[in-house]
Amino acid sequence: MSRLDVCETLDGIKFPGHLHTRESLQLALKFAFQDTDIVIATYPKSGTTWMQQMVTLISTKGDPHMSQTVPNWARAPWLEHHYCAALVNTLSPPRVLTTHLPHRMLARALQGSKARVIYVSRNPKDVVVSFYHFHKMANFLPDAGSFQDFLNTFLEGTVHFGSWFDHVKGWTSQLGAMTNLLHVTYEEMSMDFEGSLVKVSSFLQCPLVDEEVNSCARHCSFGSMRDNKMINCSLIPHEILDHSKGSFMRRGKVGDWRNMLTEEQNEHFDRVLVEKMRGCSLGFVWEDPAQR
Ligand code: PPS
Repeated sequence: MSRLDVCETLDGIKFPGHLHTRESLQLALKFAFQDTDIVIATYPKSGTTWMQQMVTLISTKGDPHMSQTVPNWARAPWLEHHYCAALVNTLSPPRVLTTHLPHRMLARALQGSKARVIYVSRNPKDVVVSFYHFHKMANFLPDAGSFQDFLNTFLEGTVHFGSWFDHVKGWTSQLGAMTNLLHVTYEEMSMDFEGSLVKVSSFLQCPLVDEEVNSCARHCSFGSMRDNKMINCSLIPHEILDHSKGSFMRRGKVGDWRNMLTEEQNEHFDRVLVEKMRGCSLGFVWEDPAQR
């Protein structure tokens, strides 16, 4: 059986087997963070690659060379992926690491560490639409079926990578407790990119001058990232990601869910959201008036 057909399960959450092995997941749980590490934590489709690009460009003061010559998975590896162990020691500090794991799985490894964590979230209606389209291309994910089927699985929290609700609640519940945790949303990156850039660069204690801000903004734009082979997934072989079925850099909009969810699906979504996010004070931005 090819690893593309394998699914690794950890603590009730399914992970694609071509990138995750039992060993690599166990290693991630025990990962030895260094105090200088920068960790980008996200639920899939929430702006992971965008934040990887932002952090790379902050660290190079806007110089695009690294972001145009080193693939994102090599400069900011996912710590739960099987190749991470070999790669991580070749990175010079500050190391940038990425993870889709929920907070509860990394809580022990992060405890006592001064590693800085940037949690990026996105409104869940845009996440489910983006994830659905990605399932159509990604041969390492199960057949998504109809959008209605996929939506049901997403709302139940049984999709690969687990429940969006638990992921977001888990990480954001740490905002008071972890002083080294920053929460950034896809929507604020979209609606006020420079504001988010200043927020992230201050958090990383790496302030930028105007010229560097402009260069970061240019190389983090949707168009620039869509055309950058180191980010747009075009280097990933066809058997793994079927590029005839869509693009990784698909729409890049806030509120694209309106083109997909029916009124009935939207009402159902809102009911589930209220139920599952009870007790959580997070608000969501569902659309960008400027993109209407
Ligand atoms: S993954 O597979 O989890 O790493 O995916 P992730 O990078 O988290 O999310 C992919 C979505 O982010 C969009 N994206 C952007 N939007 C706006 N501007 C920029 N620069 C940008 N970079 C990535 C990408 O298009 C995916 O969203 P959708 O809605 O599918 O277009």
